[in-house]
Formats: sequence, structure tokens, C-alpha cells
Amino acid sequence: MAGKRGALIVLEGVDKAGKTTQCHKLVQALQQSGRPAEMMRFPDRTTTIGQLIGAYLENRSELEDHTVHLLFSANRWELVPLMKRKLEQGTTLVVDRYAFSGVAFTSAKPAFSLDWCKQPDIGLPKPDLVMFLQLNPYEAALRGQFGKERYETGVFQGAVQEKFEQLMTDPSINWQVIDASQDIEDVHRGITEHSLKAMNAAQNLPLGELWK
Ligand code: Z5A
Ligand code: MG
Repeated sequence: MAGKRGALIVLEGVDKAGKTTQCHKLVQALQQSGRPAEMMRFPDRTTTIGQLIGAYLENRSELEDHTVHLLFSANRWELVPLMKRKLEQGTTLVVDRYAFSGVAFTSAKPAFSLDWCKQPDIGLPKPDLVMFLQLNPYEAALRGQFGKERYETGVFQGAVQEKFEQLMTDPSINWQVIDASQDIEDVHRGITEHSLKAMNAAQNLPLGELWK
């Protein structure tokens, strides 16, 4: 690797925690301070696979549960060459949801084990930092009604939260829990601090492989 690599930074959290808002703000702040940074989001609904996922989430199609899990994973794998290229060029990637959402959402369905759900994502680029935006259901409700997409119900989101909590016990991942009930600027300050630390540490380390 010629220069210093960028960091892979992931934002996770339940519905309406502010992930998308904070990803945009972080990328903007990094760029303004002269650090190359770009945002990505999963699912990426622009690809052929992403369009199948989009139709499923919007209830325009039905897909068998294992099948859609594998499609979400395939949607990450198809973007791995691009992600690696950007990181090697020194661009930090700020990613809105990743494999942790994949595992938490499918394993919240009946009859899916956490372990089975992790398998297809093993070996993806390993994030240097995963920030979990923590928000309780009462605070989330104050940010508006659930939308019309699949999974947007209180009961299911509660089950997803429990699965995220199990994933966060994994010491091989650099998890940071962020109190997402603070105002947008305070959340942003905390996220920026953790990100700068992770970017500093990552630049001299090889990119890892997730769950390996
Ligand atoms: N999914 C899956 O099953 N498997 C997978 O592998 C992956 C995903 C990757 C994709 O949803 C769905 O796919 C998701 C998981 C599943 N299903 N669900 N639920 P998405 O990521 O496209 O969802 P979204 O529409 O972007 O919603 P979101 O991510 O839940 O919201 P958010 O990004 O966390 O929040 P936000 O859009 O930034 O903010 C929400 C509102 O709150 C907005 O009006 C903001 O202005 C406001 N806000 C934000 N921060 C604050 C603070 N601090 N105070 C007050 N108000 C705030
Ligand atoms: Mg979002």
C-alpha cells in the first residue's frame, strides 16, 4: 500500500436514530477539514440487486426470508471492490448500515440463528469503528410515525434492538454506543471525536476481515 489508507466507519442503530443525518454531517465535516471522505449506504438500492431489495422493503414484492438475507449480503459484496479501492486511495468511507443490520434484522425473524445470519458476511471489509446510535422507542416515536416499509413496526424494532445488543458483546469489533437522544449537533460532536481517533489508528493498519 503506497499511502495511508482511509478508515471504514459504520453507523448502525434502530429506526429513526439519526444514522443518515449523522452520516451526511460527518462526511461534510471531514471534507471541510481537508480529509477525503465519502458516504455509502446499505442497502444500496441503485444496483440490480438493490432494486430487488427496494421492491421487497416497499412491499411491492415478496421474497423468501433466506433469499432476501442473501440478497442484502450480496449487495454488500458487489460493492467490496469499490470500497477497497477507495480505502486504499486514502478515502474514509462513512457507511449508513452494514452487515450488523443484516444480521440483526434477519435474526429477529422466527427460526433464524445469529450464527447462520453472520455466515454470508464473513470476510467483508472489517469496519475500524462501528457507532451504534442508541434511542429508546419513546424518543423514536417523537420523531414521527413509522413509515410504510416492511419492518417498520414497534414490536419488530424491539426484537432487532435485542439482536444488536447481542452483536455488541463481540469484543473483536470496535463498538461505540452513542446517545442519539441528544440534539443533532451534540451527537455530531461525539461521532466526529470517535471517527478522528479511529481514522488515526487505521491509517497504519491493514484493513481487517469481518468476523474472521
Ligand atoms: N436492512 C436489512 O434488513 N438487512 C440489511 O442487511 C440492511 C438493512 C443493510 C433499510 O432502511 C431497511 O433495511 C431497514 C433495515 C433493513 N429497515 N428498517 N427499519 P433504511 O436504512 O433505508 O431506513 P431509513 O428510511 O433511512 O430510516 P432509518 O435509517 O431508520 O432512519 P435514520 O437514518 O436512523 O434517521 P434519520 O433519517 O437520520 O432521522 C430520522 C428523523 O429524525 C428525521 O426527521 C431527522 O431530522 C430526525 N432527527 C435525526 N436526529 C435527530 C436528533 N438528534 N434529534 C431530533 N431529531 C432528529
Ligand atoms: Mg436512514
